[in-house]
Order: sequence, then structure tokens, then C-alpha cells
Amino acid sequence: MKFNSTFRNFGVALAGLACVFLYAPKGAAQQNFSEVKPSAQQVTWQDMEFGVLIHFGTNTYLDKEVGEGNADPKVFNPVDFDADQWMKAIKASGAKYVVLVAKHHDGFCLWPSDGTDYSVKSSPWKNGKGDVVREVSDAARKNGLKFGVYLSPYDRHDKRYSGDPAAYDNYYLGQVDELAGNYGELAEFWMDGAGSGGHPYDFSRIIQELRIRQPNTMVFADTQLFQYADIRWVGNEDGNADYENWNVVDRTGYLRWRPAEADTALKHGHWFWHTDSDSSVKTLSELVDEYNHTIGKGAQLMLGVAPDPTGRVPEVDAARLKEFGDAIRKLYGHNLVQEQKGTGPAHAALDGNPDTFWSAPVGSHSAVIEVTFPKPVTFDRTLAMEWLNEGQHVQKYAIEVEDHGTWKTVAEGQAIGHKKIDIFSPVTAQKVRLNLLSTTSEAHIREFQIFNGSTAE
Ligand code: FUL
Repeated sequence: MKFNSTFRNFGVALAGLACVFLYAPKGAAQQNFSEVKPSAQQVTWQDMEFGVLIHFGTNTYLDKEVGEGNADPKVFNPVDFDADQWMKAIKASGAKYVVLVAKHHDGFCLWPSDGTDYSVKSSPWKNGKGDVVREVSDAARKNGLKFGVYLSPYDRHDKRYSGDPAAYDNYYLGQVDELAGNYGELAEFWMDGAGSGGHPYDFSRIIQELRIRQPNTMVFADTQLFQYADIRWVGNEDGNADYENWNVVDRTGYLRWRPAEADTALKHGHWFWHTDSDSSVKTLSELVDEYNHTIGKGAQLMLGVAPDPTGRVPEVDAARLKEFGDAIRKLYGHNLVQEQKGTGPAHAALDGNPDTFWSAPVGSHSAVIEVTFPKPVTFDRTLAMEWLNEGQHVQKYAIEVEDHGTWKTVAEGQAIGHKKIDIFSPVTAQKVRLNLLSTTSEAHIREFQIFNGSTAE
């Protein structure tokens, strides 16, 4: 079931302007789109590229997507709960971190929160002594995955939510303290309030508290959180950043670096497990397309995984996650620049190492990265990455191949950003180039890679 995700309202102007644009809200210093830079935390987060969002709770037992908040906690009883099995299944997909829905809109808490009894402590699971957040955070780190939480501000169970918003803020703040204080470093903190448009929250106090405990966490935003969040919603739940993806956006009058996150479920149309879950899993080719249209468009992919009522990731899902990880490793694991010994003067962009970058001459507004192979190679896609620490500078580029002495364009675009994958009909050439046609200042390119997906698929 699709639940009012449009609430996250994407009505904020994208700041992808193909020119240097001076911007100044009344009384503020002028801002320049091309000079806004990411924080160190945002750079680290963007490098993770791929996370998994886990939905599990009383909904899992009641065939529901969004509970009304009146489910009996006694229904929650995962008799075969195995967080390690979840993490192994997720790790195989290539994800770098997990975000656990610690409380969804139904208000049921997966940890023994002090502020309510509506939690695992009122369930028969482990005689009320269990803590899903503890087990998942431990298992994630043990399996080399970073950990984060989703704590829904919208709460359909707690009476204070509609009866006394200020008291509810205190309750919510207490939960932020528990999650931010007791489960180690949180890579991301989702405050997704889908369905609570218009409810007054004291977000400035809540965020201030969160930042004290978790200074490096990345806050995922809702419209009411534009001022505070570090990340923006991509605008749909279809696994598709279907526009030129600029990292700098207008946040109610101020330009900010707000990278896009594209959340989409492994299942068609639902985040929680349902009785028909085995048949709704996305196909491998749908998932690969989603990868290309999210990570391949410089956005973070946040894929939804739903453990079943026994407390395990279903075998069908685990198998698809592994197939997906294998397919991506195969598709993007054979960079022809390395394998076929392509060379060119922009060595640091051609070395297969995203930790090094090549810079165009200082002050330049265009540049070319050329690769020459010892003999012609066939390929159908390229991957480019900008070094973003100093901002996003490429504003127009083309992928070109040499054909009997003339350069022919096989793909073109505007934004490169963190990563850009361009896919086209297979072409055979000995010389290939990334032609940076327009850059706001000198370009910094981490990688230019070339692949033949037609043999990998
Ligand atoms: C949405 C929620 O309403 C869905 O239930 C789900 O949690 C998704 C990830 O975010 O806004």
C-alpha cells in the first residue's frame, strides 16, 4: 500500500542552474550556487551510496502498511528472530548501512522505551525483555554495516500526540535521547512524519538535542524540517532520480547542500511484510534499473527490506538481495580502462581509485579527459564521479568516441555530482573522452570509468 509519501512534498526549487547565479534572501549575504560546499559528514555519507531501510513491527503480524496505533503488542512475537541473518542477507546486496524503523507511525517501539509501554516490553517476545534496536545495531556493526534509525514523529497511538503536542514533544525528545544515546554512532536519523502535515513540533529543540548526542548523524527531512535536515527526499518512492541532480537546493530562502535520498522498497508497493510478500518482490532487472537511476544519478539508494513474522528475512528476498549485489558487482566490477589498459594524461581520474582526483587547470571552465586503448574496445556505459568537497562544478558534459578522426557524442548531460552512469547502445572505439563542456570553475574528477554491460547482463 502506498501511504501519502507525497507528504514529503518536493515543492522546493531545484537549484540546477546552468549558470553562476547570485542569490540573496533579504538581509542575507549573497550566495552563489556554485560555491556552496558539503559538510565533511555529507561527503562521507554520499560515499556510502547504498543503504537498507528495515520495516518490522506489529504491522508485520497484521498484514498492514500503516497501523492505526491500536494493535495489541502481544501480536509481536518473532519466534525465530535472527538479526545476524538480516545483516548477512543485506550485506550481500552491497549495501553499506542499515536504518531500522524503531518506531513507525503506529507508535509501537522496537526498543523498551521509558516513555511508554507500547513497545517490545509488552510483547511475549523474550518475555518482554527483548530489544530489537540493540540486536540489530550490534549485528549491523558485527557485519561491517553502519547503523541508523527511523523514529516517526507522527504517532497514531500516543494520546499526547493530538491531545497535548507540547507533552508529546517531550516524549519524542526522550525517545531521541534513548536512541541517540544508547546505541552507538548513528549514520542517519530519519524523522519522517508522513501523514502528520500541519502538526506542530518543536523541531528546533529536538534537533538541537539530537546534534548534541550525535553530531555526525545525517538527518533525513520532512517538509517541516527543511531548516535542519542534511538530506532531501528525491521526490518519489520509485527508485528514480528523474532529473538533473544538483546537490545545492533552496531551503526556504537559503542555499544549502542537500544530497538526495531515493527510498524504494524491495517489494512492489509495500514496506512491511505481507501475506503475498513472496510474489511482490521486484525483479532483478527492475532493481538494476533502480540502481542506475538512483546511484547512477548521484542519489543515495535506500532500499526497503521487510523481515517476516518469524523474525527472518524471507529466503526469496535474501536470494534477490544477493542476486542484485552480484549483478552490480559484475556490471561495475570490470572497468575497461583498467582491464584493457586505457591511458590518458588525466591519470588520477583513470586509476580506478575514487580516493584520488584529477583537476582541470585552475580557473578553467571546460576540459577534456581522454582515454586511448591499445586496440578498440566495445562498451555501452560510462561512470563519472566529481570530487565534491569544493562543490559541484560540472554543468554540461558529453561522452564522445572517435570515429575515423571525428568525435561523435554517445551520451550527454548536465549534472555529474557524486556519480553519473550513462548507458547507450554498444559502441566500439579506441579513443573515448569525457568532454566537460561547461564547468563553473575548474572541474575535479575522481573517476572516469568505462564498462560493457551487454556482456555482464
Ligand atoms: C513513508 C511512510 O509513510 C511509509 O510507511 C514508509 O515508512 C516510508 C519509508 O516512508 O513516508
